[in-house]
Amino acid sequence: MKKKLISCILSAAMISTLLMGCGGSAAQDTAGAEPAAPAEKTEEAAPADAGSDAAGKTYAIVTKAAGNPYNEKEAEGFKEVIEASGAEAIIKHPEAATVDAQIAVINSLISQGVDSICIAANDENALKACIEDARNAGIKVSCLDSKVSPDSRSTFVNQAGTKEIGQALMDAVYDISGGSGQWAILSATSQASNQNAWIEAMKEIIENDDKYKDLELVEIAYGDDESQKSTDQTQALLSKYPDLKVICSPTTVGIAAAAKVLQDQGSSVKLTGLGLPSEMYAYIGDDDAHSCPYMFLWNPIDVGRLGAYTSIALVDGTITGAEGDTFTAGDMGEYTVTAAGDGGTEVILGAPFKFEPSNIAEWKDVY
Ligand code: RAM
Repeated sequence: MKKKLISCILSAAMISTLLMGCGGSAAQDTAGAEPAAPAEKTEEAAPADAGSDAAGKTYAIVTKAAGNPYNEKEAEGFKEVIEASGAEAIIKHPEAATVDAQIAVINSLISQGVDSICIAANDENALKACIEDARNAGIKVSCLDSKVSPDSRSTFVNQAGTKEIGQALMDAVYDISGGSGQWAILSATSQASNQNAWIEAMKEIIENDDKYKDLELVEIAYGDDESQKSTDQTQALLSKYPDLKVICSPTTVGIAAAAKVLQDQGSSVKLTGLGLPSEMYAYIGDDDAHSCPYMFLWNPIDVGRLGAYTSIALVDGTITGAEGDTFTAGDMGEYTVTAAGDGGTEVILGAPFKFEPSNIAEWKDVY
C-alpha cells in the first residue's frame, strides 16, 4: 500500500493546499482522500497490476545521470512496476548529465534489443538521430521527467503541468521576497528541457502580469546538476549580487547545494525551488536559522512508476501516445494522454506539492 498511500496523500494535499488542476489526469480523482498518518507510509507496496502482456519483454529507463538521488527514486518506481508485471527492467544512469553519455546508453540498448526505452532527456533535440535509430529498430520511446521534441517521442510522462510548476515557483519568489528586489535562478544544465520549460513558464508569468514588475531576475546560473558546481555557482551569485533577496533552484541537486551554502553562511538570501524532502529537511524553516521557507516537488517514485505503466501500455498497444488515449496505471488509477504545450502529447502525474515546516518531517524518510 505504501506507494498508493503516498499518491493519495499527495493528491489530496495538492488539491487542498494549492488548489491547482491536475491537467486532466485521473490522479485528481483521489482528491477527497484523507491524508493518512505518517506511520502508514511504511506499509509494503501492493503488487502492481500491469497486465500479463508485459511478461518476457524488456523495458529500459534512462535517467539524466548517475549520483542523483532523484533519478534513483524514479528508477526505483519504474523497476517495481516492470518487475511486478513479470518483465525485465533495465536501469541506466549515464555517467554524466550529457547528451553524449545518453547516446552511448541508447546505442547499447538498441544492440540489446529492448522493447522500450523511457528517457529523462539531457537535451530536447540532440538525441533525435539516436532515438530515430531506436524507433527504426522497433523500440517504443517515451520520456519521463525531461522530454525530447514531439517527433522523437510517443508521449511524455510529465511530473506536473509546466505552467503550474512555473506559477508555484513565481508565487513563492514573490511571497518570499515581499514582491520586489533581485532574485536569481540556479538551474541544472543549460540544455535540460524540463528546467528550461519551467524557467520559460516563469518568465512568461512575469511578462504577462504587472504584479511581478518590481522583481528583477539578475541571472540564470547553471550548476549542471552537480553538487560542487551548484555550490560554486551559489557562492558566485552571492558575491556578484550583494542585494540579492531570493534564489529559486528548480532542481533537487541545485537547491540542496544552495541551501547548505546559504544556511552555513547565515546569509539573509532565502531559497525556494524544487527539492527532495530527504535532502532539504534540515534547511526548511520559518526563522532566520533556516535558508528555505518552503519548496515544491512531487513523488519521484511515482514519476518512475507512471513511466513504467506508460511504457507497458505503449508496447502492448493499449495506447499509441495520441491525445485522448487512456490506460490504467495499476493502483495509480486511470490516466489520459493529453496535448502538451509543445505540440506533442504528455501524461501528467499530478500537481506540484508544497513542502513547508509543518509537513516536511512527514516526508523526509519517504523520498
Ligand atoms: C533534478 C533533476 C530532475 C528534476 C528534479 C526536480 O533532480 O534535474 O530532472 O526533475 O531535479
